[in-house]
Amino acid sequence: MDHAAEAQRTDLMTITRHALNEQGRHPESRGDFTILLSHIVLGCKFVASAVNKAGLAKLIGLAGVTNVQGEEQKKLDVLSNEVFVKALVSSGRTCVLVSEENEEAIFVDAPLRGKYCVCFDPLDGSSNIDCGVSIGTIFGIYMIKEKDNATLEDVLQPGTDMIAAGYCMYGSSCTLVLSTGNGVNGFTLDPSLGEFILTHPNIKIPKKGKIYSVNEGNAQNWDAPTAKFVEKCKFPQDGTSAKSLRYIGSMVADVHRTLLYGGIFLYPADKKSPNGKLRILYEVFPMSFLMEQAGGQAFTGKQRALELVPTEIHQRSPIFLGSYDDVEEMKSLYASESSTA
Ligand code: FDP
Repeated sequence: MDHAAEAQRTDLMTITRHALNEQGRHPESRGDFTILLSHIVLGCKFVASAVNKAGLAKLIGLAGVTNVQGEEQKKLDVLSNEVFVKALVSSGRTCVLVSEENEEAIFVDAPLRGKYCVCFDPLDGSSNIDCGVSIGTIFGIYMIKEKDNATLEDVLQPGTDMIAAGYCMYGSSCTLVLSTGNGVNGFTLDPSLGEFILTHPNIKIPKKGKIYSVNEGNAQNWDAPTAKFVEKCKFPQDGTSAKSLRYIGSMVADVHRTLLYGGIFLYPADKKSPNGKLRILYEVFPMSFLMEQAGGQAFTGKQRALELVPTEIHQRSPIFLGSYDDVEEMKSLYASESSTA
């Protein structure tokens, strides 16, 4: 019997244990982040369970639009949002919340106020729910400046000010990927234990990838650097092999694959959407933070993505993120365009 392997298999690193270990690196910490994280994890477990039942709910839904209590069935994204907002507020550790589902930011009432601001998309990729494709929750966390005087400015900060970010992917398994600014770790939900267990320690994205990921249906509206980059992926002139195209159309799933296998994910600006599609606070920033922490890069076409300073909570930005060398190539195409302009 391999005792070392057996010891490792039975020594389960749960996400809470991991957060407590990280806490140990900050002697001044009083455990507030660990408490906040446990409420985010609760939200993710709820959504994981609801997503698993989504097909079944549809079956029940066929009998009518109301459930057994006579209530109307809530859409999964609306339900997920309610669960996350309630979990975050009741943690007593949050102050300002920005959700993709709420037009306005939520300012937590004084008695329940804590020092963190959370920007999140409770169910990203929701157009994929009905066909069972992987979807996810994305979150980015900031520290409040003055707890008694919270303003929108507390969430309109550059991504470099984020203290943690992550996503939970509801797919063939449920995986939560987290960075607290000290590398990236992935945890998989063990349904029999109801716990997220560390399965992907210290994730590093390959320096160069063999995959590009973009909605090519928008190609006629792309700018020249994006069009040139994709052309080079398909018809490389330097003797390398053509890259593979993989596009799920669900950001969490596309970014998760990019993080693990390498390559580049693009949601560029185009003539119809000059600011791209993806939202800065709860899509672009958290994913850019994770990419950089894993050794990759994130670029907007003009600058390092995390250095953007948003002026509106639902603002969008073009984004190119992934393997260091692939993003570097994209950056040089934009640089040579601006030098010839
Ligand atoms: P969805 O519209 O299904 O909610 O921003 C949301 C998002 O999905 C991302 O998850 C995904 O990467 C992107 O939009 C897909 O957009 P396209 O359909 O335009 O490719």
